[in-house]
Formats: sequence, structure tokens, C-alpha cells
Amino acid sequence: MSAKDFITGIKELCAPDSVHICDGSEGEFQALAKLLEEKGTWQPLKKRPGSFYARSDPSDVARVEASTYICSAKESDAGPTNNWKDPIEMIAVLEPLFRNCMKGRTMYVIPYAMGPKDSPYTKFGIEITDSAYVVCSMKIMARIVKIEEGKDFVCGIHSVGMPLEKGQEDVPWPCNKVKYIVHFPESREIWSYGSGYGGNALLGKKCFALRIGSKIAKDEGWLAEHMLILGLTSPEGEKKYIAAAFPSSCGKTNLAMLQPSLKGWKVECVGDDIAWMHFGKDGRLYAVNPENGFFGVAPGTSMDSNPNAMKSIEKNTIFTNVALTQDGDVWWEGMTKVPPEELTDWKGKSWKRGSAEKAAHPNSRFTVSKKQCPIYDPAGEKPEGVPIDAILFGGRRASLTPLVLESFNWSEGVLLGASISSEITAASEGAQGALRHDPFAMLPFCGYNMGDYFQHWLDLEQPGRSMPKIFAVNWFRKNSQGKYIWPGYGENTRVLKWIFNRLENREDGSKTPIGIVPKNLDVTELNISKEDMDSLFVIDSTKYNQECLELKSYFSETFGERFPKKFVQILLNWQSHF
Ligand code: OXD
Ligand code: MN
Repeated sequence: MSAKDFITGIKELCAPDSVHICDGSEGEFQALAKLLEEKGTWQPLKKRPGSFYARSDPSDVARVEASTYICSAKESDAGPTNNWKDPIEMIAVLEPLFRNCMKGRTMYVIPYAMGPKDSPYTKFGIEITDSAYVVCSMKIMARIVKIEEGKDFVCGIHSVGMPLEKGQEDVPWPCNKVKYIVHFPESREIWSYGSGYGGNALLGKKCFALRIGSKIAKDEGWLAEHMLILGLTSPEGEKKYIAAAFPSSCGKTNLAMLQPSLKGWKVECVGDDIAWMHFGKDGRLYAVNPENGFFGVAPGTSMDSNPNAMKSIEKNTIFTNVALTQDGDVWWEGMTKVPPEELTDWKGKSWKRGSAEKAAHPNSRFTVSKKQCPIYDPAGEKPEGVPIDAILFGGRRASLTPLVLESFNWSEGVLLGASISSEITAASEGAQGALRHDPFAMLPFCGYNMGDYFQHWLDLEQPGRSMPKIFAVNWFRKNSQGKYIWPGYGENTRVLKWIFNRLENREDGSKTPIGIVPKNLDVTELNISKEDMDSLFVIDSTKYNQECLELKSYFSETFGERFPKKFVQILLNWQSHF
């Protein structure tokens, strides 16, 4: 389908009052910013030049996984971890919802690129939306380009699902309680209805770059991953790139922008959320960050936890669902040790220090260009990407997984990725301590059968390729008093240093049945008892035996036939040592 036919077809279906083809210019952003201000969607922030403060409808605050579908022709291709509906049946649901859904509104057409300029790995999309907030956010999160007929693009149709009858007043944050985030992986289409928030609405991010992206990557032999990309330079000036996958709330953005605690080490940020990785002609794995900006969780971000994020958002930033200070700045839980005495909370109500309610929504966000990050790596613009030497998989486990573990080989490392899990904390639903599996941190983002996805990872190892080394990390191990042992944040440099040196065979390790742990981690000037330090690397046979059994039943019950046989062999081998 040509871009022109796509736009005409959607215009006919959605019946907007007008059509605006976006050019991504500053003038366009400013005009839309003014419109959003007039509608009450957002307000400019006095304290931060070029920045805006938006509040969503309180019912529209996060990705809606229960309403997210992968509509492949065959149900088995969506797999057990995705909602599925037959594509024809789904179109029959969507068509009446989208018919005339843009009445009284402008239909914006956003042609955009995911990936660096002139990169062979960059892919194109067209998002049609009736939300000016989405246009402004997409200008930050993607690269808006010109439509070029003849170019392949992923079609995305987004509507807030609130047509306006003649004379009907708009609301600051239009949305609909009916929500559908639908992906058609075979025709590479995305249909999103009813939400204006984040990954539901900025279709380049989770919908394209991960769900549709992972399917394209499988078909074309590359990887679209929920991973940060960082460059690490040693005091001697050598540089290596690391990609890392963590489930949500495990500090991905903090690691991506880490401020090293060790003298002479330098971290540069290529991306904080998504990596597209291809093997180059030299057999190495190269990564590009398809995104142009960060859509970061605000709560917990502070000058202590992530000074580089704080510096990134001093200007030209969209804040959504955070709290507002009395002098016109933003605030969220964790930004300062002591909250301001009085705030306006994310719902627009007056909030006093000591209130039981959170002032900022836990999923409140900042949206900012990656170029504003003081440690943004200019190599992030290289068309060929950056060479990845190590891949990290992190989970949140109070016991079991050591602080860091190097896998013996690619296949065992892939199993470590598939085994990522987090223990449910008091803040989450579910029984405390219960395990939530999140293989490769891709559970909500894999656009096809995850059993096939595991096999795809295994199949990447081929003669002539030099595979990155794979490491598992766990910043969240607790001691017998229930306290976190590892200080994390900037101190994670010590773990990165060990990994860096392992890549160069400069550092010794101790062999365990499942991989190699440090012999001598650099802990100079860290105040951790010897007992705690040792316990960071303990591999408890009984617990690991239990874990292998748990993993076997999780994989076979969830993925059945598509659970790779290789994983069974590895698990049996691990178990034979415990
Ligand atoms: C995100 C997420 O928004 O992973 O990045 O949910
Ligand atoms: Mn993410």
C-alpha cells in the first residue's frame, strides 16, 4: 500500500475535520504546544525553559497489557504469552470503533524513522493520530522525516477514541474506557484505540520497535530487544559496549546513564530502552538505538540516583503526571529527600507533606531528547551501530542469583536471559516473594511465540560470528537481616569493571556449575562486611536445584513443544551438579 492510499483510507474511515501532515519542525511543535496549552492538556513550566507539564486522565496512566493483542494469522504464532484474536475478527471489532472516531478533530500524519540517519538498519513508520500531545512526544522520541513514496513503512493508526459532536467541548485529556492496542505482525500494522498515554500511543516505541520489530527481526535474522546500550571506557582509554535487559523497576535508565564511582572510568549512553542488533560483515554484533529520546519513569530519579537524567531534563522536556511545586517546577517521590511542604498532585489536587497519597503517579514520566543527556555517546549516531561485547541480563532476586555471573557459553547465556525473573515486592500485586518470570524482559513486548524467540536467540550462534559474552547481574540480593547488600547506582561500575576485564581475560573468576563469579571484585572504600560480600556470590545448591525444577516446569507448562530442547539439556546438566 502506498503512503497516499494509507492516509486516504484512514481519513475516510476516521472522518477527521482536517488533516495535518507533520514536518517535525520547531514551528510546528510550538504551534501544537500552544494548542495544548489552550486546551488545558499541559502548561509551560516556569522553571524549565521549553518544558511542559501535562496531566492525563486518571484512568489513562500506563500501558494496558490486558488490552494488547498480537493478531497473527495463526494463534500459535502469537504464542502463550500474548493475547490473540483472529485478524479478521479483530478488524470486525476495530472497524466500528475507528469509524468516524476523529470527528471534530485534526488527523495528524507523522512520518518517522526509527534508527540513526542513513543507517541500513533504520526502519520507517507512519503514525496517524488525533492527539497533538502524541505528535509533540513523537517529535522527541522518533525522527520525523518526509514521506517518500516507494519506501516500506509500518502503518500505525492511533485514536484517543473520543469524537467531538458539533459544539461539544473537548476535555484536556481525551480518551476512552474501551482500549485496544493491536498488532498485526504479518501486515506490519498497529491499531491503537482509546489511550493517549506512553507506549499505548507513541507507536514507534513498544508497538513498532519491539512487538512488530521483534517479528521483523526474527524474519530477517536480527534482534529487536528491550535493552539499554552503554559505552564503557577504562582509565587506559579502551572502550567497550554493553547491552542490558532488565524488567521494569530494576534501574535500566539509571544504569544506562551511570555516573561511575571509580576514578578514571567513563560511561556513555547510547540508549536506555531498546536495542536493534545485527551481525556485521566482521561477525560482530552491532547495536543501534532506534529511539531518539527517553520516556523515563520520573519517581526515584534524583541527583543521587541518576544525575545525568536530572541534567537531561533541565529544559525542553515534557513531564506527565508528576507533581507541581508552588513556584512552577516539577517534583516526584524520591527527587529530594524531604518533599516540598505543599504541591499540586498529579490529579491537580492540593497535596501536603506527609499525605498518604503519592504526589506523582508511580508511572509518571519525562520525555526528552537523548541528545540532551550530558553523557550521550555521539557514536549512537553511527549508521553501522556500536559493537556489543557483552550482554547483561538482570532480575530482582533477594537470594539465589549472584551479583554477577559470566555464562560459560552462548546457549547457557541465552537460558540465563530466558530465566529472568523478579520477586514480587510489596508494591506489586501478587503474593510477596512470588516469582514473576519475564524472559529477556520481553514478556509484554515479544510480537510472536516466545518459544520461537528463544530458539531464534540460540540459532544466532553460527560459524564466523564472534558472540558477545553473556552475564547475569542482580543488584538486589539481601542479607540475613533483609537489607540490600549491594549499594548499586554508581557503585555498579565495580561490576562493569569486572565484566570489562573478563572480556579482555584480565580478571580471574571462580567456576560454579552455572558460570563464573568474581574472585576479586574491586570493593576498595566500600563498606561491606566480608560475610555479606561472600554471600553476594554464594551459589546455594539446594536453592539452585529448586530453581532448575521451577524453570523446567515454567518453560514446559508455558511453551510446551516450542520450549527449546537445548534448554532441557542445559537444565539437566546444571542440575546434575547440584
Ligand atoms: C517502558 C516500559 O515504558 O518498559 O519503558 O514499560
Ligand atoms: Mn521499557
